[in-house]
Amino acid sequence: MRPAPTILHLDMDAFYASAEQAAKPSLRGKPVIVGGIGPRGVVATASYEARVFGVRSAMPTAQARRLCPNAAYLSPRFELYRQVSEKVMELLHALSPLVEPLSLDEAFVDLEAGGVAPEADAVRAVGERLRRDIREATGLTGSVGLAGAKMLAKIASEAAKPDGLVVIEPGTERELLGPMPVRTLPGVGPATAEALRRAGIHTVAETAEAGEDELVRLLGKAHGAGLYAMALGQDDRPVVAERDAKSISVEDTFEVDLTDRTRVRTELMRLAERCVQRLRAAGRSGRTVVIKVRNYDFSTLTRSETLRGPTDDPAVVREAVARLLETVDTTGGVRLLGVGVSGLADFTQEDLFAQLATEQEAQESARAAAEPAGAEGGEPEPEEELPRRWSPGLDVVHDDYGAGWVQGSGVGRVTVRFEQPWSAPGRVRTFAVDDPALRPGEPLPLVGGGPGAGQSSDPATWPKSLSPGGEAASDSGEEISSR
Ligand code: TTP
Repeated sequence: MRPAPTILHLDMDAFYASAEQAAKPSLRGKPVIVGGIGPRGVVATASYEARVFGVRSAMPTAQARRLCPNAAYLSPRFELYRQVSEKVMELLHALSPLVEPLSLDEAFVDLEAGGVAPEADAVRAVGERLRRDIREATGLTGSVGLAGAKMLAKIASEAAKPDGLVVIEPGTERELLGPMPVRTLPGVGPATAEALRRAGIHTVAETAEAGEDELVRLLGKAHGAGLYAMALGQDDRPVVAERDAKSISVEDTFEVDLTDRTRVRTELMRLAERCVQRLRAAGRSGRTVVIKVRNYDFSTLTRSETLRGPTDDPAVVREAVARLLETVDTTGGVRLLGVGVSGLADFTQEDLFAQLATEQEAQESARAAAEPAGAEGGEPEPEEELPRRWSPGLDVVHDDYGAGWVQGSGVGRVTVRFEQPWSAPGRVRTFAVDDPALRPGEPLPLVGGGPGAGQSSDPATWPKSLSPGGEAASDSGEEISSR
């Protein structure tokens, strides 16, 4: 625990949904849900407007549709999120050499290592400037927490959400943490919270009062002792720059113990996907894949497999994870799963894996229709029988109307809204799915890509491909293309 709040935690607000709203002017201020859009899909995230209706990450999309039928339901566009993430990470690296990304939209930064004066006012000013810079560079908002320890910085950014900044001054943390539910502490999932609740422990203050011996008795040595330290606000974990990290891992604790083998596998595949996202965000690749399984009785085991060379390919990591799972008995119930990659290198032996990956991707697309779509892992299921390129939210380009996105599709038709991040809300048009003038497009830059970028600012002189809705920009009606 440092004497000054020089650890910064940044977490972008409703990341995927905000990126979609920045890209699609007609969705700003409206409920937007990103995730698997098919019947068995899962919500990756919901915009704050959709959260009002009770929609949450990891909820089945079918349930979200019942709660919020009028929201826009979009397939994720990971390429766009990666582009935004790169800009955000660049801004963080300008603050300090010690940046530890936790996912595409979340990172710790050690401001002391960046030479920022160890005073609350100085770090607050850096945090506020960072938030402004992020907004300018990406059009999105992020929340910032500042404290003397990682755990507290993360709690602070959560308290700052959305679009805020909170500083926890060292010395005030016990008072602040005391009344919070024990679930606030890192590593306390639903099962641990339940074990504590049965012992009459609900808040952080009660956890600290219980004492280390009691917590060890309830939860086992490592977990109990770790939790006691957290309850006191003691957390000396350093910010580790991903380039110095020896391994990268992600884990999840579950609401109820998982006994269904298919569910265990699906969760591990999602974790593998998240782990690879972090690996890629850090520009690294790894040679050893590890899975971690914590059983209902807190016994924990790890299994690892070392590949022929380092990889950052999600398909290769998923395959290794699936093989490792085969060696583990999960019948008693699983409360936590983790996936990690170690033996990190700065390069990838693409050639070794390219072919394997291609084969696996082919097999996966064949399997896709038969498996539940994960929120992060795998592709969401296409709506009805149409191919993914017409999934809602994805980019398209029309020869005459320019860039737009798929608003919906079905019965051989696809409805496209023609608008760009920098345009006014655009109009929709409907085409036959095999219209030769319509093809998949690329995500457009959210900021700085408009007609001002090297072109006239007068919309009348824009090329058709940039003008909102082609020639009839003022008409928001729908039309069936004659093609
Ligand atoms: P989070 O930072 O957990 O959440 P968020 O950014 O959507 O919203 P908040 O403002 O509450 O922080 O997750 C970051 C992104 O990761 C999120 O936008 C989508 C993705 N994600 C999933 O795909 N599945 C999940 O279960 C969660 C929690 C997130």
